[in-house]
Amino acid sequence: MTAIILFDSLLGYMLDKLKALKKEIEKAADKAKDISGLEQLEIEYLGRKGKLTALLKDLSSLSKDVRPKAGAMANQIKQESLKLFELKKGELGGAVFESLADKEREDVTEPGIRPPQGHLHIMTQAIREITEIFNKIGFVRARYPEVDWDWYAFESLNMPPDHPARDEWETFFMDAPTSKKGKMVLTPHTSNAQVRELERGEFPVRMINIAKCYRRQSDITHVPMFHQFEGLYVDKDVSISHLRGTLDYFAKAFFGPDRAIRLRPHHFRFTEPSFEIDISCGVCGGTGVAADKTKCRVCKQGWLELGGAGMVHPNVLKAGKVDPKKYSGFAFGWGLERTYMMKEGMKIDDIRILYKNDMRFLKQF
Ligand code: FA5
Repeated sequence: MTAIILFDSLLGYMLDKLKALKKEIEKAADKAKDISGLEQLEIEYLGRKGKLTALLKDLSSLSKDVRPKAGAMANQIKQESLKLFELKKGELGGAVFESLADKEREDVTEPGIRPPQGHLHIMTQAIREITEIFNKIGFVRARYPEVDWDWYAFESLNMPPDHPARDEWETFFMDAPTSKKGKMVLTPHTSNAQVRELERGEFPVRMINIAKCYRRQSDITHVPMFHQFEGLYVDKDVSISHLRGTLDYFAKAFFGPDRAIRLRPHHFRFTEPSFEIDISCGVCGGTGVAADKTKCRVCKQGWLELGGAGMVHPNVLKAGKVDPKKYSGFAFGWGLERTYMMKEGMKIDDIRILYKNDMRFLKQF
């Protein structure tokens, strides 16, 4: 009898301890702030060295009759606690996402941050503008090499080797093998396009070649790399008035209706007759006199030199396999940088600024 009472009270004691542990687990789970805290509790209570496992070991002191009852209860507590931890983890996980969603909310309708935007270099803008102006009168932009044979750059243009006229084109020669067309040069002018275009044998020729040119020069009006645009028109019965009309049209379209051009006699080996092209000064209106009655500082006498022109020399036509008795033509070559500097409102007093990559300058255009 005494023994039964003793066993009963031991069982009761064990069951109370299990119930108390259950409550403790519930309280602790309630207080857990995050998932890692819950995982710690799981180890603390249900792990191999946890509090519930320790209690289960004590069950061995119970009699075989009552042990299953206590064992079943311990097991039930374990299962319920596992479920509780899972449930809590789910709740805390959801809360984490909610607070993340709050913190990292993106309003897709908000205006974006504009990335810094560049623009085309002013020379590229000028190339496009000039191409368009000439397109309107039927001239099509051609592309010819910027590293070319001596034949195209000089010899076919009526400038045989060692001719003194070549000195003006202070040329860079390539360190490359020579061919029957001579040495290779960095094109010192766009006129290398003339014979290349004639060789195509399609008439009328109405070409505009805009390309880089290279000369060993550098000062306030010269850069070692610059651009020229070369016009070539070859057909039957082409005269100087066609040349004059074309240049006039370009000057008015590019610089404005008030500007005029002037052809001054000159000498080029590849044109006959040859001219220098001047444009009336935009600062003094072609008078040579500034507003304060002093000499215009930009032009000094009302005109500014922009390029060369002339009627294509018969020898050049022949070099391009064109019969000079049947065909005639004109050509002109202007410096792009200088032309751009003469635009109304431009106050560029050193040509080299165009290629210094100075953002303070470039941003203005
Ligand atoms: C020539 O280069 C001739 N090929 C032009 C030509 C073509 C004449 C067709 C007749 C028929 P010139 O050496 O004068 O000509 O150069 C023409 C223009 O190129 C100059 O007026 C100038 O505007 C520009 N230029 C020449 N050298 C430089 C340089 N180093 N830097 C910037 N612009 C230059």
